[in-house]
Amino acid sequence: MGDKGQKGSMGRHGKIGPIGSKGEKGDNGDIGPPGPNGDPGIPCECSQLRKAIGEMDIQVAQLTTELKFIKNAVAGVRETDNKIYLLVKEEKRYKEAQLYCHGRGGTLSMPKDETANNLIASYINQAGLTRVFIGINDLEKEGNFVYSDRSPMQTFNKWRSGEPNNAYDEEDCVEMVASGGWNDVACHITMYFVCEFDKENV
Ligand SMILES: [Ca+2]
Ligand SMILES: [Ca+2]
Repeated sequence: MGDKGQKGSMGRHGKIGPIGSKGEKGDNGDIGPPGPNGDPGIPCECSQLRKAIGEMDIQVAQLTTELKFIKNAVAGVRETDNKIYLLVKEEKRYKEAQLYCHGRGGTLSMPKDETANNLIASYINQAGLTRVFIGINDLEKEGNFVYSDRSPMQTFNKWRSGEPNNAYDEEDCVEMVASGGWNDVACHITMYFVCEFDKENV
């Protein structure tokens, strides 16, 4: 048996070992610098919006009133050569009725002759009504009846017998009943009424 040989050279690297276990979590980093400011927000226009809504409510109310008037008018007016008569089926006091007619460019109807009186009377009858306010009153001076345009009463009148009687000392406004006759009544009672309009103003 011979002598022991020299030590051999180093072998090649061995196989890579298995992956080691996960290490521990590191510490948190430092807090970053603050971000830039955001865009300015839109200011609330709430009070202006509320005002606008309120105004719209008023407009709706006005349009509703106008629509009622137009429906009334479409339902039928009566005409002569120079006048248009409109029966308004809304119960109002005399002064409110006059304001209503006035607000639309007219006045409470003023029957100044037989033709106008008959027309209004037939209008009332066809509507199945018994009474309406017409534009005659003695509000300024007791017993001194004038038309709603302040023109004095002429010879033409249609007072029912015993009228005007100024009953209870408070009858200063005038109604026309279905027969076409006139009666002085209290101004504060409410009833339907007839407006008249000059055609040239319509
Ligand atoms: Ca009177
Ligand atoms: Ca009377």
